[in-house]
Amino acid sequence: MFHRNRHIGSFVLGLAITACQAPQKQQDEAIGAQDAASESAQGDASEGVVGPDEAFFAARYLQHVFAYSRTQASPSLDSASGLVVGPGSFSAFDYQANFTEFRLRLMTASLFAEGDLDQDGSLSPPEFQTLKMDPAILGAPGEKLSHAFDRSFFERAAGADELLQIDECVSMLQGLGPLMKTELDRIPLQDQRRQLIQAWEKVLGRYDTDQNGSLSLYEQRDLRKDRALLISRLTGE
Ligand SMILES: [Ca+2]
Ligand SMILES: [Ca+2]
Repeated sequence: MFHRNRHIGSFVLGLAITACQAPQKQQDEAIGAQDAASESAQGDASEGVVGPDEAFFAARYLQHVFAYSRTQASPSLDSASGLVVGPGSFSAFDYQANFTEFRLRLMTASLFAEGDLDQDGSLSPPEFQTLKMDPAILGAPGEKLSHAFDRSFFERAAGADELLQIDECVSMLQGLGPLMKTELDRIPLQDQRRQLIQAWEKVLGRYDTDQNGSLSLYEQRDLRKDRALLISRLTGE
C-alpha cells in the first residue's frame, strides 16, 4: 500500500522527476543481461535491454538491510557520517551507489510510504517495529519483508524524541553502510552482481509476454511505463 505523505511531498516530487529523467543512461550503462557473469560487461552498450533501475537497486539494498537485521538486531550506528557520495563516475552496480543522495532518498521514501501509517512524517516506535518492505519495488510481487531491529537500535537512530524523522532514517541507512559492506563483502562481487541481475531478469521475464526470450520494444515500453508508475505511486506524485 502506498500513501501520499504531505510532509515529504516536496522532496518526493524531486525524486519522481529525477527518476523519470535519470535512468536511461544508467540503464544503458548498467547491463547486457546476457553478459551477467562477466565483469567486462560493465559499461557495454546494452542492445535494447532495459537494465535495473534505481528503485530496483534501492529495494535490493533494503532487502539486504532487512535480512541483516535478523542476525544483528541492534547494530551500532557510530559510523553514521562516513557514507555520503555525490554523483560520480561509478557504476550503478557499485556498492557506493547505494549511498548516493538519490538512492538514499528513494530508500527512505519507500520505507516511509510503507511505514508512516499516520503520515505525520516520522516513524513512531510501533510504526518502526511493524515496518515492512514491499518487494513490489523490485518489480516482483511477493510477501512483504519484516525486519528484526530492536528497540534500542530504534532509539539510537530516532534520538530523544523517539520518533524517526526522514533525515534520521537517511542517517540510519548511512550508519548501517559500513556494517552492510562488511556483510556483503563475504559474497564475491561477481556473485552479488549475478544475483542482482537474475532478480532483474525475473522482472524482465514478466514482460516477455510472447515468451520468446527477449523484450520487444512494445514489451519494454510496458516495463518502463510500469516502473515509472510504480515510482510515482511510491513517492505519492
Ligand atoms: Ca508516523
Ligand atoms: Ca527523531
